[in-house]
Parts: sequence; structure tokens; C-alpha cells
Amino acid sequence: MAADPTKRGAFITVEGGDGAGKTTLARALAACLVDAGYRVRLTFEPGGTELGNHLRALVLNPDLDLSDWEETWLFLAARASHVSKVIRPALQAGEIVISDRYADSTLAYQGFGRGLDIERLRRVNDEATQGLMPDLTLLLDLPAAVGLQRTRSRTSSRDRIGDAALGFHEQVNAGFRELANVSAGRVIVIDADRDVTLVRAAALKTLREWLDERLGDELPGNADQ
Ligand code: T5A
Repeated sequence: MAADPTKRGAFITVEGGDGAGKTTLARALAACLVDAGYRVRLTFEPGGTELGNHLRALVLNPDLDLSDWEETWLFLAARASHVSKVIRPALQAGEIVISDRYADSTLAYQGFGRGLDIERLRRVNDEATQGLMPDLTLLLDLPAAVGLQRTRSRTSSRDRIGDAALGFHEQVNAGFRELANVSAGRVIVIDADRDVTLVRAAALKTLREWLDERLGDELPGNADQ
């Protein structure tokens, strides 16, 4: 049964380490929701607005020397713009927003990866987002070496964070798992170390159950997708 597209919006994020399959999954979830009759806004960080895209180019530029806090403020400025110009307006219009990365990425990369103070990062995240947290976060869990191999085999272009050492990315992944533990009601961990069709099926099952429970809607059965 097609969903009523006028139903209130919801905010879903897809998180995980580099190359975990977030973009692939976010697109598949958006397509499934659109097929089910929802109005969907698929977006991403860093980026999603004109300012965010400029800041993305800056913060990922491997030739730019940034301190860890300078890096953090650039991600937060991009997020503030993303929330005020894209996410909040879409939610207010009743859309389902799917964001490929959001605030948890700052805690995992700048907190657990760079070693910045987590509680301070939570506070500045809160300022940048004006307290807007996702309703549901799907965390793709994949060994860092596998994710980096996926991204590095796809492109030879360098980026400041993707090029960091394996140990950094392993700390980031451990951080994401820790965040999932402390926010178990919001963050659902999905094993991403398997065929893309199985990852998608697991995520769709989670999303279907969540929609059923939270919004009183059901996606059409696609257990084999
Ligand atoms: N960052 C970001 C911070 O440090 N702090 C922050 O606050 C924020 C918001 C850019 C960088 O910024 C950092 C994190 C990043 O280092 P990004 O553009 O999201 O952020 O960077 P990546 O995570 O590197 O994005 P990628 O597009 O490279 O990775 P995805 O989206 O996780 O993976 P995806 O879907 O593009 O897939 C990668 C490859 O793997 C294949 C795909 O076809 C593709 O070729 N693939 C699979 N292969 C096998 N099995 C599967 N299950 C697969 N799923 C996908």
C-alpha cells in the first residue's frame, strides 16, 4: 500500500567509516521510499548547500594545513548551513530527509580519530545543529582496511582525511561503535562487510520496522531487496 505523502517528515542519517557504502545505501533507501510514496530529500555532508560545497573542497584539500579545531569548525559551519537551509525546511515540509553523514561523523572523526574532547564536540555540534538530532541512524560497520581499499581502488584523487593512516580510521570505526552503544535507541548497527544486496536488505528491514513503529506506516515488503 502506498504511503500517504502528506505524513510528517523524519530525519534519517547514514553513518560509517570511509568507503563503508553510505552513499550506495542512502541512494537505495531513498529510491525505496520514493517508490512507497514518500517525499524524500537525499542530502550529504560535508556539502548539501553552496557554502557546504565550498567548505567541503577546503576541508578535504590535501594541500591545506589545518589544525584539528580549524578542521572541526569547517565541518560545523557546513553543518549549520545544511541544517538551516536544507534539513529543517525539508522536515517542516513533511519530507523524509536522508543525510549521508551528519553530527556523529564529527564525534567519530574529530573526537575518536583526532582525539578532541568529545563533550566539547557534542556542545559545538549542538550549537551548529540548534539541537536537531536524527530520528534514526543506520551505522554501516566495516573493517577500516576494507573501506579504504574500496575507496582507494575507485579513485586516485587524494583527500586530507581519507589519506590518513589506517590506525586513524580504525579509531574512527571504534568511535562509531562506541556512539552506537551509548545511543542504542537511535543508532542501529548494520554489518557492511557483505554483498551490497545483503547490506541493503538488512537496512530496508530495519527501516521498515522503524517506520512501522514510529510513523505507523509500512513499506511494501521487499525482504529480498
Ligand atoms: N568527515 C565528515 C569528518 O571528518 N567529519 C565530519 O563531521 C564529516 C561530516 C568526506 C570525509 O569527511 C570526513 C569523513 C570523510 O573522510 P565522505 O565524502 O562521506 O566524507 O567520504 P567517504 O566516506 O570516503 O565517502 P565515500 O563516498 O568514499 O564512501 P561511502 O559513501 O561510504 O561508500 P560508497 O557507497 O561510495 O561506496 C564506496 C565503493 O564501494 C562500493 C561502491 O560501489 C563504491 O565503489 N561498495 C561496495 N563494494 C562491495 N560491497 C559492498 N557492500 C559495497 N557497498 C558499496
